[in-house]
Amino acid sequence: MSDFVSVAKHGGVAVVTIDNPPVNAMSFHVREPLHQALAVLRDEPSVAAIVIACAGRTFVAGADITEFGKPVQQPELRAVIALLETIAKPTVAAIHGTALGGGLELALGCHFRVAGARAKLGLPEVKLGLLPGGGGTVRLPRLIGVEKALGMIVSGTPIGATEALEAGLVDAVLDGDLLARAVRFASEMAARGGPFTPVRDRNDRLAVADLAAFDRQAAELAKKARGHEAPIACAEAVRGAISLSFDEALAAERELFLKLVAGDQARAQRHLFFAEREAAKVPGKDLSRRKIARVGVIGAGTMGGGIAMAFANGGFPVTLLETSQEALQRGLTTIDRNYAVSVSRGSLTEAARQQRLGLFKGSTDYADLADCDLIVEAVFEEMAVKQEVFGKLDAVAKPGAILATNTSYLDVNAIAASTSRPQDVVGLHFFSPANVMKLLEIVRAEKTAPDALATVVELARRIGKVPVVVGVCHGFVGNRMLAARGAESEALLFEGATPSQIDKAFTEFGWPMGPFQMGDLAGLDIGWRNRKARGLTAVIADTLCEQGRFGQKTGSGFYRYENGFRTPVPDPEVEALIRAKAAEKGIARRAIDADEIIERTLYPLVNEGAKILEEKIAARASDIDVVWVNGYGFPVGKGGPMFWAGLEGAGKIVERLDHWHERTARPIFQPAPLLRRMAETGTWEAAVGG
Ligand code: T1G
Repeated sequence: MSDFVSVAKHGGVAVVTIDNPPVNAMSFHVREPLHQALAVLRDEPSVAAIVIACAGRTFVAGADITEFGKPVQQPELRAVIALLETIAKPTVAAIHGTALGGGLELALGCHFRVAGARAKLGLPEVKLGLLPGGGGTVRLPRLIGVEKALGMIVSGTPIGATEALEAGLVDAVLDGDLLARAVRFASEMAARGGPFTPVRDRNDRLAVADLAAFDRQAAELAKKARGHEAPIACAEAVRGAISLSFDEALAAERELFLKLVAGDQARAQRHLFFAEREAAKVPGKDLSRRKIARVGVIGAGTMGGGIAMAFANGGFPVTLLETSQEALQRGLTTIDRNYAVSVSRGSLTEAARQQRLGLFKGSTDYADLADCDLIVEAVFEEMAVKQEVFGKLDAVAKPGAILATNTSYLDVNAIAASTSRPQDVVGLHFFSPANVMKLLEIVRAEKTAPDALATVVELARRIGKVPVVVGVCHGFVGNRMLAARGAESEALLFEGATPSQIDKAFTEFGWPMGPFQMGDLAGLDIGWRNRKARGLTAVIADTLCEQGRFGQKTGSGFYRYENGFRTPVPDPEVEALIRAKAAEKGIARRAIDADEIIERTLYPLVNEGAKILEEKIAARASDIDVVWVNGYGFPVGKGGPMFWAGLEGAGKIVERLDHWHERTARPIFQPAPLLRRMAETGTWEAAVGG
């Protein structure tokens, strides 16, 4: 046998065990011995049944993503599954951990699937810009019906064992010793006798498929694709399961897969898959981590409440501190209401809601933070206020407690200096709503201790966040680049573009919404307050705020919102205001196309990213991509601003920035030296290393 696949006999049942740490990916060095073993066991008279299981923490978590983009080595996964289906004796997949992608497809090649109670099963290929390429789009509908199969494949979201049992995806959920129970299950199947129908030959669920209903469901899903090809291809492949023979549908799936896997979007999403994991690796892998048993959160407002929920959702007891009982009660009521909404939506059970609420302890006394191992402040965004809070924390927090600020912009070094323990101070910049948004910018201050940093990076992943370590500068990585992206917005309005034209250019690029819609959603008054605090102005936005037009919450901002609807309606009054202000400035208006809008917003975005890299505020270009995809909705199919710069062509970006710099003399267009080097070298790594 091989180091990666072994066979053991349990009476008449042969158990094939895959052992390919860390996630039993279906690499070539697994596929080859697995194929050989199954062929032998198929023809071995003493073997009455076969169980496929995995060692380690999970069943097969998919094809080996590192093999994509390289020559395929036979046998492919599809060949292993096809061989499986030639086996007449009962075959059983014993699933623990996560059976994902090619792993679930391997299990679909078996007659039966049994799962541990905590197992999850899914086809997440769409998140890699792909579709299930091992027959998943053709076999899954045969087991659970086209509607549920389409939902699973287009969302890429795994389901739990119980749901899988109800859907017909697994045949039994077994507690206790999964392998022993799986062997017994296989033995019972063998004793019961065949014939055993492979999934490919089960057509009863397809026979009742309603093609018209399917097409309506697929059309709805396509609307949300926002230029991403994979969801559309997934639906097309599943439709083939209904309208084509098994083999024709398999061939159609293969053709769609090969087209996607060679495309930029799949390359971009694979880049992000590995980039997120790279970002979460802190130097000093074997550093000890500080024990975090209880978390303190100061401030029960929107951010503080969301942060407290994020930790409670991760199972941490939380002490929530406010300045008064009224403020504290308001915060706890909001948290309870948020959980109640999740229960009403079915995304949280009532039991889980009660369990999480039980994790909260409220207080108005700093002394109650003395038993916390991590304390996060989410108080007013003003340096003096933050420094006062940290001064108090310095007095009450236990030795070794990590003291974190949730500041979006402020100098974490200055905050750390207000304590006697700067080595314990770090920034944890959550994005609102903090219990929902994935991105967590972890701000490494000059004196932050390496073990404190390593502790919070690991903690971030435990609460389901995507951590990126950033350095100290105004706005860190995300918000600093956001300012660069928005610097030309007002000039574009004065020169002739309307808010809806600019927003349309963004949504056609793949953003969920444009900057003006986003401003109306978040509330224009937030930016207005920040600008006033810094003595800055934005003529149009300030004027709108002075008129009380804060956006959706006041029924109007850059757009009008009628009858409480959230649909933005272009407002002639706003366009008249823009024209009037442009006239005051003597700016002649002209037609502005989408290309110019992208050049004057997204090229400065990339340029600022290059400056951030030069200043080592971000460790690598891919970290910046992780920030922008997980914190600001940059389209995953374009891989993030720095990956997209490679697709767009850094040379073209430099040339157009030079053009706008000559035309406007505005520094925002001055190409960063690193960007010019990237245009010569072709990659950020080479440009940085050069
Ligand atoms: N291939 C190669 N490496 C993988 C991998 C994979 N499928 N999955 C994880 N890794 C590496 C990962 O890079 C990291 O490496 C380590 O394993 C631990 O991962 C034909 C075409 C299983 C839920 O999309 O969702 O099958 O950084 O940090 O948080 O139709 O990994 O340590 O060097 O994420 O415990 C479909 C992807 C593939 C699942 C575990 N499958 N993986 O999460 O660990 S395409 C997926 C995950 C496919 C077929 C198609 C998660 C996990 P390193 P980790 P984790």
